[in-house]
Amino acid sequence: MFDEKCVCNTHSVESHCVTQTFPHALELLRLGWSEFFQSQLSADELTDATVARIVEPLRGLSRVAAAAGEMWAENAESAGVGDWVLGTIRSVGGDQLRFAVSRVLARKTKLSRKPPSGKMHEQILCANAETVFIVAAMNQFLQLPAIQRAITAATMGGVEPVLVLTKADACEDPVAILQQAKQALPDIAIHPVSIRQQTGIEPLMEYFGEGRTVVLLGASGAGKSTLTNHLVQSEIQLVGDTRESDEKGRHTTTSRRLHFLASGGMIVDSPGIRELQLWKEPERAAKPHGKKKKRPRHREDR
Ligand SMILES: Nc1nc2c(ncn2[C@@H]2O[C@H](COP(=O)(O)OP(=O)(O)OP(=O)(O)O)[C@@H](O)[C@H]2O)c(=O)[nH]1
Ligand SMILES: [Mg+2]
Repeated sequence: MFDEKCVCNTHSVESHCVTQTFPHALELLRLGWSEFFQSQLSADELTDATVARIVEPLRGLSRVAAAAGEMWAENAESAGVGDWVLGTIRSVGGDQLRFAVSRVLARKTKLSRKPPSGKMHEQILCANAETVFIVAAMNQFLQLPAIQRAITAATMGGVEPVLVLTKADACEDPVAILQQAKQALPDIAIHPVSIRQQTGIEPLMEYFGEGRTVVLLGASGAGKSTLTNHLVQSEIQLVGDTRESDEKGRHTTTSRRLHFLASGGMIVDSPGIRELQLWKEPERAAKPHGKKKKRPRHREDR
């Protein structure tokens, strides 16, 4: 039963302060609404505002989830999957509703990159996720530098990085691969899983509390959509075979989409990315003042 004083006794500490006066607080908490977002609204907005979360950003209209349900949204071009937006809902005939975005709320976390096309804007891979599952298949050579870059991007954006090693069943020596990963990445949680054999999945559920969002990041064919379907218990995402010659994927998933787990929490399936170019380089430790150390001159410098 709903607690009058606290709308979120099973939620994170932050969402604890979300006031019950805000319309549809319970439904919004399920979508990840929290005090962090609510504190960005003016007094007028607090009483009249309609907020929604971007579940699928698309060219033209995007899909959003609001307390009233899922609907199309216009004017959402600057929002990424997972963003919270403020706006108004109007009827567009029959029982169809349309959300008009007036502004995107500041992000609590972000996973972003420099777009591969060389465009000079930051591309949001997911906003407001608590965790990123960096997904890598165990039957492929572990691309540690790419994994390291994903960890850096996550950490810089305030997202917890977790390595999920998929296809444990298709690998000759999963214990050795796990060992290798643990040695190279001692600071993050690493979970070997096999969807085919249904092993290793239980520990992943820890990351999906009510209102919490996990985004998937990894190469095409790593098994992101297969994992999504398993977790949402529905064949909602298309799964594509990998090439026989080199096990590479075929870029089956083409958009970022937020899905809901029946047990609470959300997962964002993403298109495969070969490598993530950091939007900003991490700040290096400050160099001591004084004489600059002369860089040795290599042949290539000339
Ligand atoms: N052996 C084995 N194969 C798996 C497992 N999980 C996924 N696969 C297979 O891997 C292939 C690629 O799976 P997807 O889920 O489409 O991969 P993806 O990462 O979503 O790929 P993109 O959408 O292209 O980025 C499919 O043939 C899946 O059946 C697993 O646990 N074991
Ligand atoms: Mg996919």
